[in-house]
Amino acid sequence: MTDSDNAFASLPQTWRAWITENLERGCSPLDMANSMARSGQHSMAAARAAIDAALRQRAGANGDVSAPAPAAASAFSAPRAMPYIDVSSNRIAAPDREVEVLFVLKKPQVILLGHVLSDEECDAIIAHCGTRYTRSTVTAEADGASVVHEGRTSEMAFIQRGETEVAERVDRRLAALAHWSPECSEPFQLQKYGVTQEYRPHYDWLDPDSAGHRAHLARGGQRLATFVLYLCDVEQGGGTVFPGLGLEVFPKKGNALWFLNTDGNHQPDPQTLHGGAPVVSGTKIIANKWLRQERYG
Ligand SMILES: O=C(O)CCC(=O)C(=O)O
Repeated sequence: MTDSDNAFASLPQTWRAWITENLERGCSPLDMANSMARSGQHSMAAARAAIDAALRQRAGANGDVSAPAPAAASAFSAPRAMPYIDVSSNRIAAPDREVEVLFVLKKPQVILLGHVLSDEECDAIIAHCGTRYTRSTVTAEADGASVVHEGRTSEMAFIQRGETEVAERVDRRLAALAHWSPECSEPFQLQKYGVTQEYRPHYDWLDPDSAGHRAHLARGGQRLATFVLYLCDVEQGGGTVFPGLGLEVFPKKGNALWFLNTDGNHQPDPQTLHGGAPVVSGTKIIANKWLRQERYG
C-alpha cells in the first residue's frame, strides 16, 4: 500500500464509511473535503488525500481500466466549468438583442447589465403571472421544506419551462449571455414587493452542511450564479443590497443584475450576502433565474 492509499485506510472506520457512502450517493469530492475540514478533525490536504485514495480504491474495485495512474490522479486538480459573462466590451451582442454592460465588480463578481429585456417583454411576463402570486417562502435548513419566513415578506410566482414564449426567449438569451445550458437552471421565480416588503440579507447558494439544503443540492447541484431581472421601475427603495460590499443596485425596468454565488471550485462564497431592501414607494417586481451545476428537474 502506498502512502497516498494510506490516507484513506488510516482514517477511523466512521470516516471511511462516511466517505464511501457519500461517494456512492454521488456527492462532490470538493464538498466532502470541505465538510471534513469544517469538522475540525482533518486538514483540507488530508481530507483531499483520503477522498482521492477512496476514489482510486473504488476505481480499482470496479475494474475501471480508464482510471488515471494512482499517484497522479486527483479529483481536485481540474478547474471546474463556470458560467461567465464576457465583459470585454461595453456592449454584448446576445443572439437576439444588444445588451449594455453598466458596471462590473470583480470580486465577488457582480455585473449590472442594461437592456436585457424590452419593456414589452417585462410587461408580458408580469401580465402572464397576473394574480397567481402567493406569500414567498424560503428553504428550511432542517428538512428542505418551503416555509414562510419573517425575513422574506414579498409574494412569489413561478413560470415553468415551456409555459410561455416570452419567458422561453428570455431564458435562451440569459443562457447565451452566461454561456450556460438553459437546462442547467431553475424556472423563473417572480418576486413582487409592495411598500415595506423586503427580503433580508441571505445567500442564494445551498449549504452542503444543512440537511434541508442537501435535498435541493441533489436536484441540479449548487446554484453557481444568479440573474435578478428587474421587470419594472420602483419609485423609492427596493434596491438589491450587498451589505458586505457597501453596494446597492436600484431596479430599472429591463436591467439584469448578475452575480456569482461560488468560487471557481463551485464552493459557496460568503461575500455574496445580499437582499432586497424594503420598497418605500411603488411596487417592485423581479424575476430570479438561478444557474445550477447540472441539469435541473
Ligand atoms: O429583491 C431583490 O432585489 C433580491 C431578491 C433576492 O435576493 C432573492 O429573491 O433571492
